[in-house]
Amino acid sequence: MASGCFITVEGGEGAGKTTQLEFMREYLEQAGCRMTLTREPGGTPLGEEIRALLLGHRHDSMALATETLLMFAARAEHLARVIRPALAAGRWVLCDRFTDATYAYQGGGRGLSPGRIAILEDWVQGGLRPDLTLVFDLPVAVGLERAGQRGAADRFEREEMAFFERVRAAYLDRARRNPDRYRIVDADRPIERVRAEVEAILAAWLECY
Ligand code: Z5A
Repeated sequence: MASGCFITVEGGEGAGKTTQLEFMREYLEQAGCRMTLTREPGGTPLGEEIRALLLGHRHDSMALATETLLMFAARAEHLARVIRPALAAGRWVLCDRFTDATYAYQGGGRGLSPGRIAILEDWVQGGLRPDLTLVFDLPVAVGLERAGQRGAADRFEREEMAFFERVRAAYLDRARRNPDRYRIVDADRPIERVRAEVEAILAAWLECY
């Protein structure tokens, strides 16, 4: 059976990932790809329960190791139940955040060493990495302003500006080190202009895939 393609979408708060993911799904479906759209943390019943623990406020002072291990526990379930089966069936998996978010938030934001994260990544994922990752980049203040219009802040959204600046820097650093896999999208533009750039990236990707 043909193996599918694994695309992840990353970025800070309010970057427009969810908005653009729907457009991406539509575009790729029209190109003939069978799509699985999913998200992290979450994507499975157990993963969504873990998500509620991670984003809710019942455990505000969770230890960093606990937070990181919960991200990878949800990811292990997600890989076993959704991502690997979909890829094995030749489907294209479009995932709203994945392990780059762990490097950006737990690593860049909270200071966990990338080496620790890499150990968990190798254990949980084996050799599996996304084929393509779009990083939606925009000034932190713009993203927080957009996200703020959505209602109550989750456990991450209550962090201070400096945290989100470190998250942004970590994403950009990872993306610039590996231009083969990452595409940085300027998300500080109107939705339709961002969409046009994303579709151009996907068109180029489809051409050489
Ligand atoms: N996390 C982690 O720490 N470690 C990990 O390993 C993983 C995750 C996997 C999950 O949140 C949290 O978990 C996340 C990191 C952490 N931190 N937080 N919070 P999430 O991914 O579910 O939610 P989010 O990152 O907060 O997403 P978001 O704020 O919903 O952002 P978004 O999906 O990128 O944006 P959106 O919903 O498409 O748009 C937000 C608003 O802006 C909405 O009203 C849109 O209509 C509007 N919008 C969108 N695009 C535009 C443009 N271009 N112009 C103007 N307005 C726009």
